[in-house]
Amino acid sequence: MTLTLYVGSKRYSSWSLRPYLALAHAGVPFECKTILLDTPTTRDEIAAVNPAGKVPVLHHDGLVIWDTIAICEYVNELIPAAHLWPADRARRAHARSISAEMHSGFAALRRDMPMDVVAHKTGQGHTAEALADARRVMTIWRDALALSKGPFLFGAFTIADAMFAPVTTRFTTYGVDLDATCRAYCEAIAALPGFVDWKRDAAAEPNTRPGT
Ligand SMILES: N[C@@H](CCC(=O)N[C@@H](CS)C(=O)NCC(=O)O)C(=O)O
Repeated sequence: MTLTLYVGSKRYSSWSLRPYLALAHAGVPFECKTILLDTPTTRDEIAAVNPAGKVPVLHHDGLVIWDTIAICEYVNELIPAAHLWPADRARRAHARSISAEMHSGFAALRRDMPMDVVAHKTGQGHTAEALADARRVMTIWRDALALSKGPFLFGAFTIADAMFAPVTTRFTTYGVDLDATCRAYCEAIAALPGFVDWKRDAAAEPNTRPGT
């Protein structure tokens, strides 16, 4: 089986990080091809692999799957042994709810604290709206971690952790105040082998957003 995940710049593409972590955790061999964002050829390069014009997109033996949640769900079906959703139905419903909330929400956090896994921008982007989003995220994490006891939201790593991983990097980059529970969670994500690889590759990419 040939799996190719096309991602945007690893430094900036928060959507791309999510299915990358799900695939890395599933332990299946896959090729990851990066399309640098914000270059004169970005649009054409993405259009050549995804008619929807966005990354991430997964190619699997001629099948094209796009949009973060659809890709993560596909990986879960392809490799059920990876247990990418919690086994318990109620926990699974909770995991899907918070994943969907992440996918459709937190616009201010995304706008004011855009992902940049390489940068240190402590104190920047701390608008009232972004901080309100951050408080809601931390409530989600604390509620899940209180039940699961960690280290991930539902104990073992799931798609819900993939969905929130870019927020952990934003909190680190922008120096958002964290309690001990949320800090430990961010550290657990940062230590994932898939994330360590992603960050190493991001640091080696050209900076296509100078001045930001
Ligand atoms: N809803 C999509 C959003 C994907 C998205 O916005 N991707 C950005 C990169 S993070 C992109 O493709 N930007 C390039 C462009 O819009 O030209 C998903 O969940 O995958």
